[in-house]
Amino acid sequence: MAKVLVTSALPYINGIKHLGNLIGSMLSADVYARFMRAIGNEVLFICATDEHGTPAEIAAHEAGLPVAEYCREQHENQASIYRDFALSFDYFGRSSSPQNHELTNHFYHRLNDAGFIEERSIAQVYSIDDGRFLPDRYITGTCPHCGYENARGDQCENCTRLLEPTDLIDARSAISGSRNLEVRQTKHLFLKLTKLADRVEEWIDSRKDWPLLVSSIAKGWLKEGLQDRGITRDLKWGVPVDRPGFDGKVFYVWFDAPIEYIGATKEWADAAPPGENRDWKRWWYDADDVRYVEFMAKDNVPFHTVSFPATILGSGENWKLVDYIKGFSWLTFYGGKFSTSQKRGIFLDQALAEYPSDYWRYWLVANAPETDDSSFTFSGFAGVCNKDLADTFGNFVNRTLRFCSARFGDAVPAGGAPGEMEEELHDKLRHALTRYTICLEQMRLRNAAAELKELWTIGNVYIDRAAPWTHIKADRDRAAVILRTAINLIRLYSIVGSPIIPDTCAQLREALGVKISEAYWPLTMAAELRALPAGHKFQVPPPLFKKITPEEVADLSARYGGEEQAEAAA
Ligand code: B3M
Ligand code: ZN
Repeated sequence: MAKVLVTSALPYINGIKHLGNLIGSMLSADVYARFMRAIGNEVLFICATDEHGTPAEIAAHEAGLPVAEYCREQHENQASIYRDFALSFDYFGRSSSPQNHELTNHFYHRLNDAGFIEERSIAQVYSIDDGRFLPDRYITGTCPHCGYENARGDQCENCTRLLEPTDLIDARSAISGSRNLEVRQTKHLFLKLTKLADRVEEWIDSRKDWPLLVSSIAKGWLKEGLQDRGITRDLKWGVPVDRPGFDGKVFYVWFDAPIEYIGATKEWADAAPPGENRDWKRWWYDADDVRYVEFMAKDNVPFHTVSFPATILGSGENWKLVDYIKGFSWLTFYGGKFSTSQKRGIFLDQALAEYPSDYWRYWLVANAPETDDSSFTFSGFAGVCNKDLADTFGNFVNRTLRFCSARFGDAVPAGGAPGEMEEELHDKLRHALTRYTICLEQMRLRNAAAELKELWTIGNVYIDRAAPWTHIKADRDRAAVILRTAINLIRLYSIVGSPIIPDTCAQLREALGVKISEAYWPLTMAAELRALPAGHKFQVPPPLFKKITPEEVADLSARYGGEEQAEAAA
């Protein structure tokens, strides 16, 4: 049994996230964490809300709430949505926690003592019309590297390069649009990435197994040459800087946010019920026996391959560095961006109001933007759910259990012995399960969903060919063998589908009256197909999935701004 630490990029506190955010970090991490638990590892799965920075301040202001209160509400909101999506976090923390305040200052002091922090008086953009310093991301302008016109002052989301606001061409305030900006002097702390570059590079070079999407971003960024980065801001909301003369300043959100992976682990330990001992530090400190895997969208990669590792390496302490990063491209909505302000796209609360979470989970995993962007459309969503979930999986389960119930009663039928067809089935399943297991292990989500579907297809082909309904009169034993096999196959599905569609699988296990430990993964197919003996009682569940009709698709795309025609023409 290995220790596996899994973190998902921390969703920003402001606003409900959309489907792209879900698959780009939290859901994919959940699939992996569930699978890792199933194969018997000790897993700690950590996430949290990322609560600092100007967006939180501005959103709270717009909501007419004090920031702390706004964040508390939003955190609860997000937490409840993630529970409904069956995300199996061991802890869902908050970057504004006292634990994170303490750890963030700890890292700052270590870096400072080691000579990696420098105080500089810098020129910062002050917006005269807004009456405040403008944080980086509240200045927009043209990217000096690629010419993208809406680059933010901290990062160009088009070419992913990190920027300083003063790099932007034709800068303006993102709050008011005002170009009436001036540069004023203000004191800030800088992390000397120039001094840490060699160590960071050496470490990145040692990570030979990273996926191309991730290593190419990391290396591209190194090639640019690392610049010292400002790690404090003139804001009220955030982690106050423990340094004389820095009253009224806080750490930059990207300095404290990754530290919250550790902070949330400490929150988890501090929240232990009486009698339970949770040791947060063994996951993070001197933790060579822990395998640490991070999930994130590609724009987060530089922070996790360079800035955060630099913080850790520069501390001179033996904190855990990430072992493997799974990065994602973008999920688009009809080829365009999900946008809250333009009411384009479907957000997580809306999604859950339309269909149960497993529909979304399955579609998202099957269409994960792993190597390229992928596009969400309601017709595509309906097509996949109807074909894979309703016609293939749901239909197999229902016709098997209903037919058995009608002809043999609500128990696994007795009689007969498995024959050639069952042997063939067994072999096909064994191979498909091996392929599926490897995909999950390697976090190849799309392929994993395809192999899961293949497992369902194998069941359907079997029952079609074996056709128990043709034997029921002349050879009742043969019909019994087929149904017994098929019901055991349903049990198998209720186990192996769990990482991707956990609610449906739990519902199935309930109907079959089987209890399976979270730490169970089928190994020997022969035993699996005999697990439920003759006489074992079951209940016929209602149809597992309902089909999404063309009328529903039209209605959904009208309500959520999907452009079916544009899509068809493209
Ligand atoms: N809050 C989320 C994002 O960029 C950002 C991740 C922080 S991970 C430490 O989508
Ligand atoms: Zn750019």
